[in-house]
Amino acid sequence: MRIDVVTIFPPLLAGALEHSIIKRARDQGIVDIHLHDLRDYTDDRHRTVDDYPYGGGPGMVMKPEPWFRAVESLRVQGNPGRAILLTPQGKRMNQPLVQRLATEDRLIILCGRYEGVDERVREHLADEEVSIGDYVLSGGEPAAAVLVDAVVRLQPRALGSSESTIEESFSENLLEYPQYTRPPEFRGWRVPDILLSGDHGAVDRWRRDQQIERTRTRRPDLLGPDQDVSETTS
Ligand code: 6GU
Repeated sequence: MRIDVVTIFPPLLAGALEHSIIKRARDQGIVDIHLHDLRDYTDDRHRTVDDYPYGGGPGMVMKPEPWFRAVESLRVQGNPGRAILLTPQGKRMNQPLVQRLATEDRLIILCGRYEGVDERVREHLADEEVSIGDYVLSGGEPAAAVLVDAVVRLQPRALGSSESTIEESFSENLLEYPQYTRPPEFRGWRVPDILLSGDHGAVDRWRRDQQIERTRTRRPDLLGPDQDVSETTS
């Protein structure tokens, strides 16, 4: 899979993509990731990427031309891919959305800044607009790091065998069970006896019960609308 990221702050993302699983996947040729500076696609001396909003108001708006020039020139070579605009107005990212994007041959990720992006980028350039959650970031760059990580770890052979099992839980809509390692007692806090019992069947049942109970108390929304009373009024 190829991933292009267009941003006004390439160095902000570079470090996030040079470690751990993403680094290994890049080194193995599983993903081909390229960062692009939006300012390289401006045509004025000052490399201007934003301008005042029509109609007035606070803040600046990102101009459309650099975005179109960037995406169109990236698309001259190879697959057009899917252009994903990252802003707080997008569809909220979840594991099914990540799974769908992970099957694309190419993603072109556009990092908007918080104040705004000219609407024509959203309507006529981006194929899709995505948010990573209901809070405000100053720019899409941290969201791009999140999206790239989530997509890369789903590429075939990106995870080693010891890393792959953890993927299952969110895909089956349950939170993970509690995990422990040595020592068996730390500052008086003991590891649950059942985990030390050697009874694998009992351990499996305990973990499943913990997953269900943990999901019920922390994320009832994952169990379906019948279980979720958190948004009930009255
Ligand atoms: Cl994708 N961008 C910004 N600026 N803020 C966000 C976001 C994206 N997702 C959640 N908050």
